[in-house]
Amino acid sequence: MENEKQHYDASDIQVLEGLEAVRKRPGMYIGTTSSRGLHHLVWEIVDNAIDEALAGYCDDIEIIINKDNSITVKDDGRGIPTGIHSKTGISTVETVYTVLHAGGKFGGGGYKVSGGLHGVGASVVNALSTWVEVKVYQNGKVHYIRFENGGHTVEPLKIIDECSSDRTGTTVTFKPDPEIFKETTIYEYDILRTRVRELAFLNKGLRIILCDDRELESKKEEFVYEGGISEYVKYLNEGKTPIHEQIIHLSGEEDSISLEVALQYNDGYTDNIYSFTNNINTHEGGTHEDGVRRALTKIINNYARKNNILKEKDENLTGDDVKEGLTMIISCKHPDPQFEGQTKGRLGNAEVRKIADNVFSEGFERFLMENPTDAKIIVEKAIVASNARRAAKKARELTRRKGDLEITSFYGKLTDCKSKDSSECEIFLVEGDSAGGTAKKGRDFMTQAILPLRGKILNVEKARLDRALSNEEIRTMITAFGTGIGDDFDISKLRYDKIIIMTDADVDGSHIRILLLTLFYRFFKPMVEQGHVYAAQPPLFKIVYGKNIKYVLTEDERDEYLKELPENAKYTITRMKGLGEMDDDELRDTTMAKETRILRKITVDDAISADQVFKTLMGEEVEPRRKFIEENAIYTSNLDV
Ligand code: 1YM
Repeated sequence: MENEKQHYDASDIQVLEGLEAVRKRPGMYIGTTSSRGLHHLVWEIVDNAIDEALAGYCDDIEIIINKDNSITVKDDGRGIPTGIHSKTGISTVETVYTVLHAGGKFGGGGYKVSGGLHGVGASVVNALSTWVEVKVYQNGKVHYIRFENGGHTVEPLKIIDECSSDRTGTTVTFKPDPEIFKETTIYEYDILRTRVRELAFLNKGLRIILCDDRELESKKEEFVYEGGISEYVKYLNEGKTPIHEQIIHLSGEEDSISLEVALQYNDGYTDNIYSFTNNINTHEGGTHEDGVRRALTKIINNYARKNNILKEKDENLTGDDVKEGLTMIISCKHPDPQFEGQTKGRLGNAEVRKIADNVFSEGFERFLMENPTDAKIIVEKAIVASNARRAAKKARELTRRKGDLEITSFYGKLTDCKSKDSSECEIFLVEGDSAGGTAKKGRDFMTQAILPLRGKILNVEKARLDRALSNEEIRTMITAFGTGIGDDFDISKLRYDKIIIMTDADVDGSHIRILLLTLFYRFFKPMVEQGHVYAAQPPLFKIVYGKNIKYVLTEDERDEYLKELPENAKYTITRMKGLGEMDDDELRDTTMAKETRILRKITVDDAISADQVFKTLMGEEVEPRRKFIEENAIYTSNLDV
């Protein structure tokens, strides 16, 4: 509180001290200055527009990636207030963009339910930009202000034009500062698109347009979903086979906390349950998710008992049984959410558990009563899952015993490292025996283990745990990792700090990588969540210029490098074919050695888009899969799921 007081009588100098703090420690405000942080800036501005939509004043939002990789966000809301702010003595627009923690404090009334930094975002974006321009359309006038160099006001808010008197709204353009975003200042359309689509699903009826003006022919897509999260469930179940037609939609509100749930079962074995609070993906779950899961299990058991589908002697169905094949979106809106957990991805408010349970129980029970045919299908699916779970348990016990016997054949495949200190150990999962051989020679034998994988591993999207365990390649990996699987999974037993997938930069390579990621994502999720899984990045081109040898990962990088060479330079370019064709020195230097390689950490931060990738690749339909692989064979970055 005291800090805020300081800002209120702030002179310009104090104001800039605030923004200077953001520039000194950007990580504290936006998490990271990597590509993720760069994209985060967009959401900080968009959040303000979405707040305006949630307040009922805005229907359209437009996001444009401009030619110079600056971003423009437009909305048709009331426009940020343009008058002089009583506490700061400068216009409210300028206050919002220059005073840290100014957001939401001004204009009064109502609470903000959007995510992000609760309106603090605008000043953070300003602090981290080379320049920012804000235009406010209000009362037939266009107000304008520009900031430069991390938030220095060029001149106060002024009127630059007239507009039609019914036009209102805010337009913001910002250019991220390359001094801050040292890794990259290039926006990726697909990253923006995934989140824009999500926001459109989560905010029923809101229209969001996304444009990319960087190419000669600009790209433009519009996202608007009148069905909200029900359409989201439909979208997630595309390519899957639902076992009941209707998407179940429930909602309710208690004590200003609202909950909305949409769900539908498909005939698969995995679940896709995503929860949100104030539009933020709570990928670590939390009290809203707990309440809904508890209610789901309870209501299905009650129904099954009442209708004698589950007999007296039968065990109760578990939470795992009732989520098999379930696609569900949970969206909570809370005036004062508490985010907890390692990545602040867990909703902590205790009061939400009961509310979520109540809202879900009531609505879901009614649905089952009114739709007995669907109810029967859902309950029977859970009973089949319950039986399979018991069978899988038996199979797992069997593998554990067999595992001991097979230990010799297992160690035949794994070339382990010498160190037993898991924090420095790495395991390379290498495509094919021949590349495996080269990798063995190129490795650091103290800390790097090599496990060659033969051919294609099983596609686990279509298999339950018991079948996955019958696959030899998968069993070998489980043994190597040391963690166990399923109910036995224990991350503390992981024998390697890094699990590095090393595949070719071609179609087969990306297919194998995706298969492995599917496996990890489904059965070893904490391993991915805690950042243990990586993709190696073998180079695509080798450029020899005199005595210089340069390896590059993409065609763009190649072109960049060639531009740097003297006009008449004589050089040779080789397109690297496969891991197997590099010799061990080359493989070590380009792909394996800790000092020179480039690794890509695999995250599940965007689990939903990951699942989309898996679905496209793993689903029954061949055409989208082929197309995806072709489009992504080279650019491994697109597989950063
Ligand atoms: C493209 C970005 O920032 N839109 C926007 C922001 C605000 C308002 C309307 C607004 C809010 C309120 C009253 C209120 C903001 N206002 C403030 C503050 N789009 C974008 N549209 N009138 C207008 O919250 O009561 C912060 S954001 F603090 F000045 F009110």
